[in-house]
Amino acid sequence: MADYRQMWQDLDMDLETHDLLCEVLPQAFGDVYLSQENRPEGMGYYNFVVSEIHGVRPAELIEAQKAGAKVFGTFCVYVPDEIVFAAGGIATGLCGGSQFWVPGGEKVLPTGTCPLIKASVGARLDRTCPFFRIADMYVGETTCDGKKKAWEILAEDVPVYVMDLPQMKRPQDTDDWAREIESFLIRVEEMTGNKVTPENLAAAIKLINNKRRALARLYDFRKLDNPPISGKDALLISQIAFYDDPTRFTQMTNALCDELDKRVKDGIGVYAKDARRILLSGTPLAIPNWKLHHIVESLGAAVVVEEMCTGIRYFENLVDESQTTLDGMIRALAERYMKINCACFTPNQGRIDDIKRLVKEYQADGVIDVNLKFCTLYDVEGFLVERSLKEAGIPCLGLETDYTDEDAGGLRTRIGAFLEMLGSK
Ligand code: BJ8
Repeated sequence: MADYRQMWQDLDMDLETHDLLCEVLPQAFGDVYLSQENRPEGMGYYNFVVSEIHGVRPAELIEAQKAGAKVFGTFCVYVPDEIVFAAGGIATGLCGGSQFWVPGGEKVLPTGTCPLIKASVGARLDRTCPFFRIADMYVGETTCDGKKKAWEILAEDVPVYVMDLPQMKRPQDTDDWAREIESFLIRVEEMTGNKVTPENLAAAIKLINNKRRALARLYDFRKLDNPPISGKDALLISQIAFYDDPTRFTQMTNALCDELDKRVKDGIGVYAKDARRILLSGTPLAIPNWKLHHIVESLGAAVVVEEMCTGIRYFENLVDESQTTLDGMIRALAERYMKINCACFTPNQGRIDDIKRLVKEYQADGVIDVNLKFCTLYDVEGFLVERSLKEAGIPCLGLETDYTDEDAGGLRTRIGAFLEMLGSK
């Protein structure tokens, strides 16, 4: 990585502790990613993004701030980035995916809080992530109890705006969400000093839809008999989608897909012909959480799709682009976002239906339903997911994990046994 010490210092980061993180990440990335054989050349871009993860993009955000733009940090795929970009702001995902930040979170949160929340709070309070320093405002939401309370703690250190997400999917809930998006729009206008107009919102809807289209195109390759890209690489791209510049990300992902088209024509795949195909469902895998993909794929199986927010929940369903009025666009946004199936909704049959549909679309041989430790929502829903899959004759393994490597051996044994149970093709 180039030298960004001055920038980090200006962001009032804890340089000494941050140095420790900079030391471990390249090693982990090398072990998990660069050790793969037969990767598409287009992965070079995403390798570069990771190698400069705390440098290039933060420097761009700071430049944009100098030019008057505001940066909004988000933690959930329900927050409509379109509103932020329409007002000339920049939205960037902030979810923490590393154990490195967890002890910092545990200084103020109960140990029995999910690692995603602990890592996110720790990254801010310990001053060890530039993205958490740069964001002018955090945008929280009322999804789970842990997050709701964490916003109150974070709000003592940084401006936090909380969107009130409905927890049911009745018609009035979509109305409520449309109103909530409207309130968010007003706050974003105040913050940026810019008006959201039908013109700039239409452009922002296209911008984010195009990112969704590129990701959908990428995931389509994973439906093929022998995918030309690994699950690990697809996960990395999904994770980077949350904070890269959307225009550049879309261009680079489409360029990669052009290369994948050629690979398919040339009959190049990345897995052994008899590799078992796995669908991962459950809680999100924020960067740099690559543990499960690495275990599954190093056991010779293929992760072919993630029914996760770092996966299909992020990009499935486009916002209707035919609306011409602000009200119509806000309604279209509300309708699209309410199609996401998070376990914070009750009932949430749509998620179970999605998993079954995806099993077919991606020709999965089995499902691994993953829960981040202390996430009650997905843990409890796991019972219904697993029972329903069982009834449909779809093999399913439920797992709970966190950000440490302590359980890697145990996970490897259980996943290995599950793959064995799936048998050979
Ligand atoms: S739409 S999954 S991004 S809330 S933080 S719920 S793991 S205890 S992240 Fe999420 Fe939005 Fe839903 Fe997706 Fe559980 Fe942890 Fe809460 Fe979490």
